[in-house]
Amino acid sequence: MSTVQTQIDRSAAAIAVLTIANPPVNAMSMAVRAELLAAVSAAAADPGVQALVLIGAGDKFIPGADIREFGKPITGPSGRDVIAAIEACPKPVVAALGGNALGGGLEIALGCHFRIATPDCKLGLPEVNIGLLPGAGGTQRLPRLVGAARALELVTSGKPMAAREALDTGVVDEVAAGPLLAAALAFARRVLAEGRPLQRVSDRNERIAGTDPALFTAFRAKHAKKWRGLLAPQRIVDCIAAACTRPFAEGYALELAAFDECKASPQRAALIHVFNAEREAARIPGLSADLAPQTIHSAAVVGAGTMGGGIAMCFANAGIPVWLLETTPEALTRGRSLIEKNYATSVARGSLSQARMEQALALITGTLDYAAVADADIVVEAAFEDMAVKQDIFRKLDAVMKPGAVLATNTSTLDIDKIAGVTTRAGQVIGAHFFSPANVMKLLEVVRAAQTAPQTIVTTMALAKTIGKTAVLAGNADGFIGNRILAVYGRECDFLLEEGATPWQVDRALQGFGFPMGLYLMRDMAGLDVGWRIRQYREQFRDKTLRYSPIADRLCELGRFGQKTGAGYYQYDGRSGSPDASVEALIEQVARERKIERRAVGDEEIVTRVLTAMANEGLKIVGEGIALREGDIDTAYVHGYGFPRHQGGPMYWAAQRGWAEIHDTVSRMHASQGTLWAPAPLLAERARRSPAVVS
Ligand code: 3H9
Repeated sequence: MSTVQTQIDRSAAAIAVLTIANPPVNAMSMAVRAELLAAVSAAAADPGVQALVLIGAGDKFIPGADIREFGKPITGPSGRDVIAAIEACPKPVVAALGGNALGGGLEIALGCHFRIATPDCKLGLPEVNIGLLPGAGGTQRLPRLVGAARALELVTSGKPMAAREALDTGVVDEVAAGPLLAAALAFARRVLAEGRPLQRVSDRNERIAGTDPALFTAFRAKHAKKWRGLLAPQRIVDCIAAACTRPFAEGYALELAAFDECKASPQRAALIHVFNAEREAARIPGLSADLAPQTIHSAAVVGAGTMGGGIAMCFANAGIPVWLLETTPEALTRGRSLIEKNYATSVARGSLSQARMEQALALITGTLDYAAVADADIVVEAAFEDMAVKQDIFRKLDAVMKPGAVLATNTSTLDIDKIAGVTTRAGQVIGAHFFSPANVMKLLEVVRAAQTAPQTIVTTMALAKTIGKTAVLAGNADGFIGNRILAVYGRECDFLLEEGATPWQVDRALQGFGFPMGLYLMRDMAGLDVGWRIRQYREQFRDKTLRYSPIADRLCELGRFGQKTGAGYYQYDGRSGSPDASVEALIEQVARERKIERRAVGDEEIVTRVLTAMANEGLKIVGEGIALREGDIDTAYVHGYGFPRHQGGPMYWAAQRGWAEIHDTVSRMHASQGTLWAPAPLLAERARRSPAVVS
């Protein structure tokens, strides 16, 4: 089936309308490129055609090259060939932009002589998110319209701009007042009637002339920490610098070389793996495709603590009115001021407008009365992590909530079946495990309990998308997906301390791998007392035959709870931690007590051991059906635990390393360390299959 249709509109002038239709999102596949080039060439050569309009089916413009084709042999014309034909066309070519005009799609539009967009169109170059840079002139043409400074921000962040900004900066010539095609045709007719000269962005130098090269050095320095180990952002700066300092042809050639370098890099493959895994995570096998999610018009949150407040903000940010239910007026006031403080910080930082803050705050209403929330479509309980407390809340909710409402618990440790068990509607009870800070962290672990109805699952998964979260479905078992692997991650780091590493060495090694923060800095920031309390409670259930590191407990016994007490694993001056000899002495003491001979531990050993243990645990989780697939674990880790996105997640890392090697390491560790390293039942079989090479 053809992906590009040409129709001639003959009202007043003969205008060829080229419609690109490539479901689901009109991505620029090889077929689209070939057919678009043919259609542009035909219209250019047709003496009966005076102008061209390029538009996407359903008014949705191209959101970039077809990601599914990366790694496959490329045939036919490139995006550059299509753009060259458009730019050289002697007749006006107008891009009619709606939906997402992104990546190669925006590059096609920038190759057109004129652009018109719908008011809600998003325009951007998001290639950096998948380890690439714009490869069809985006780094050369965009600065010519918006200037070097804004282009640097847009292309290295990958964030789109709104149509309004695009109009103000001249990226589009007009924002459509009515239906897009009609507006684009009217625009093209005006261009013809006025005899307006064709505008070729590649010829325009006024915005980039005289750019101070110091801008690029300063921009790199500003982002040095964030870009540590990343290839694409650095190359994007190279390309934009070239656009501003060299002739178009030279910059254009440099961009292609840089694009090819990024395309060949393992980072690109890992980032596309995560992109695909995120979308796969939304698909739940076994559920009927006809099952439509319930629309969530209103929500309620029980508990106005840090977590509850953050969850309420998620709803409000998405425009959903939300009740905040508490037990005392004081708790409500405290919760409300915490929310106001969080919003005010965003306004002060410039990431939120005062008007948006006021809109969001107006959507949050406090109440002390269960009856008030009865009509909410979903209620998320975010109370103290205590079974009796939660069961009491669910009894009360069961008594008042309207039939069909989703009853979600934000528990991170408790058995959801036991919570559902106190209600008369276990089918509507589900886990919605947010990560702290809930208004910032992208992950939502949706936890399916024994009786959770499919309808409740699809509704909660869809809601996650509405409130800007990436959802992963987990089974109802201790730690769900994320915290169960985190326990193994922490355990191996602690054992490595006993065996010879230091907290700062472990952190350095993990940060070297790409984690934004090492485990011990993270623990110190979160506070060590919370985990200590949980461990004290769980002590009665702990299998005393298994190795256990008491280092964290010992620190807590000394009152070292992390940043908030000025000392934890590190010694703190404000928020900056420095190594502490007394902690090293404490670790040595623990090693002596356990008769562990400390030795030199290398950074590479730390990373490999920790990730191998995580991957083995991940495979157990998949085998037990707690996670649906390996990609879900990667998605959870990238969005909830700071796993470096460009490393693809723990399961992807293992697949790249080769499951055979993981199997060898796990078997060796099992022989020397015992049960804690028992191989996942799926591991031997996974190792036999050839390692998955994802491109
Ligand atoms: C590029 O352009 C390089 C050039 O510079 C090179 C020179 C030419 N291709 O996200 P959704 C699928 S690199 C193929 O749930 P939304 C997606 O997998 C590209 N498929 O929808 C999913 O499939 P499924 C630069 C794509 O409405 C379905 O569409 N561009 C592509 O929330 C729905 O996706 C980008 O990086 C694609 N490009 O968001 C943009 N995009 O249903 C990447 C999506 O089977 N895409 N699909 O799971 C996005 O940011 C979002 O998908 C988008 C829609 C905003 C477009």
